[in-house]
Amino acid sequence: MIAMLASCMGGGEKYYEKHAIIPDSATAEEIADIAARVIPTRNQLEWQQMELTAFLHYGINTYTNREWGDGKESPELFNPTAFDADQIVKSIKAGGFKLIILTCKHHDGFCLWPSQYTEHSVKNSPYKGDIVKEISDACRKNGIKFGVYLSPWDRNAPCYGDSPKYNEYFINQLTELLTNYGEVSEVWFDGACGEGPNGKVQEYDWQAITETIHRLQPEAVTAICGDDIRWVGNESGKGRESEWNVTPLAPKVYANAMQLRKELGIDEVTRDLGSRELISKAKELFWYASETDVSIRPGWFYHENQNNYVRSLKNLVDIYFSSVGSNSSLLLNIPPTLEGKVHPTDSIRLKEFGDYIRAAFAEDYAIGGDKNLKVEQGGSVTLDVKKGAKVNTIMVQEDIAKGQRVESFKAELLIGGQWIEIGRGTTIGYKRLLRFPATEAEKVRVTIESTRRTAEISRIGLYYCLELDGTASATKEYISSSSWSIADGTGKRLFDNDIRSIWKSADMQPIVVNMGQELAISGFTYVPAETVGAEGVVTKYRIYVSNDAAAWTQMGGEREFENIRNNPIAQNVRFETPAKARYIKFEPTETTDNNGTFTVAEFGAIIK
Ligand code: FUL
Repeated sequence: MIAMLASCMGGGEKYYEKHAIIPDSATAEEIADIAARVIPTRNQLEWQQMELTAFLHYGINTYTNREWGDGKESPELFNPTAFDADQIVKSIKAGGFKLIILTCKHHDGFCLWPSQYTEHSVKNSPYKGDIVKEISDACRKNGIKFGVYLSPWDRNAPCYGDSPKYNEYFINQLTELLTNYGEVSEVWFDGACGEGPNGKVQEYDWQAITETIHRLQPEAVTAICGDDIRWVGNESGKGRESEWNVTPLAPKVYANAMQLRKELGIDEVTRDLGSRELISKAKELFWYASETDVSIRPGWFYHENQNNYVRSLKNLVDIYFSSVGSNSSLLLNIPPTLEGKVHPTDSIRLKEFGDYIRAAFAEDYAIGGDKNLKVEQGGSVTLDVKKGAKVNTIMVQEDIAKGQRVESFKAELLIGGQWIEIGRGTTIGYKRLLRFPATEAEKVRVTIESTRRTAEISRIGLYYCLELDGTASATKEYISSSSWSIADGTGKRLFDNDIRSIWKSADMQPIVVNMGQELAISGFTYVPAETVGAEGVVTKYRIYVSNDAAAWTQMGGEREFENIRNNPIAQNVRFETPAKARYIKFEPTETTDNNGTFTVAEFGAIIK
């Protein structure tokens, strides 16, 4: 499926398209040199040049107010009252996005197209239409590319877990999507999975799945479980300081992947996926660039109670800098409402974002920085700056068609005859943006301090990006107090209003929170450690309330914090009916690592 393709380009240089196998005898220096000559396929390159792509999380969860459905929902619940594909696509286009990926099927198995292989689809909903068709048509009409999210994990399909049967089912659905809706530019296979009704873990036939995509949509890139694009490792919009497109992280569809990953102790969330030290131990290298997927709201699906939590413009711009500006691409999710439209708040924010980015990069104040330049290690490029221009952002790009090479660089400005350092970085890759306090300058100088081979710099630009006020609009939905306690008195960290201080239990015994007085509460909040992969994050639990810590009322049955593993944000859970209580008992029944303990960053009560 992935072949090592060595090709020759100008100057007789040897390049490795997408994949390189390291000879056993290679020294660390030789490995670094090979890494510098691994290049993207044409599809991968064009994908990275798009920079901005969008996600549409829409489906049965929109109507059940959930993040993960269990597949038992009635299709009749899917009932958009004013579905408007054109409004959705136009709102997203105004944000500058070049491609839209629709969740054609999420983990609940509900299909947004009338698939002939299941009854769990739009065809059995009051909305008889075909959402996939409407969105893909609107994309084409508005000059935007179209992509599909097809969840491998399916909580509805009875054959899930019966591996050969489900593989056939999955490929049939994939075939419908890749044949009936025109050009598909990205196929997104999410990594979440579970057991099927037979108690077995599904084993996917990635070989056959990938072959189907290559046959039906040869221009499409495949993401996450696919082998063209990798997950950045969090769902909060944070790229890495050092982001390498060339990495020993083997894509999961690759036969030997798990073994290769284990040998190096790496996965998608590992901080270092490409340093010289890491690759010196590698047996194989891949062009596997990262994609930063994040939602404009706390959840991936639309929830009415998140209307006040749409990210601020400043927050979105910061995310742009830490994704696109850090050699990643941005995949921003905009979840359509119950009506079937982009909510006005999100739509205004998208327009503001698009306008901001367009204005910020409309004028380049560096003179002559758009020529391809070869720079040796230690060498630098000096350019004049337009007179009287105020600048606060520098852009540096490598010509990644020739690989990613730079390991560290610094940027300086000549101000009043003196060179002042305004920033330094490690990787550059497709695009690196650095911000600094606004100033005028005579010249700009970029020095390549360390590179794996002659650096191929394709652009150095200087810009002025309007400074923005404000924070991420997410504010706290819950209350807590430092006077609250838990029985053994160790609970300070649960209520200290500091999400960085993590409380860890000794075992899996429930915690009993004493709020000191009776409160009318409509729910509770569990805030996990905010890092993906942190220990003891609670995934399932039971919750009870009481006035005397003796007689308890259970609020619902065993419940799940859906998608907390990848998106560890505050979990605000509302009870079906509010309660008066002085005590809350929180009883975790499952954690991410099931290590016999659990962790809590903050715990609170919702009183609104
Ligand atoms: C995750 C899924 O579990 C979420 O629900 C969401 O679709 C996100 C983009 O990927 O892994």
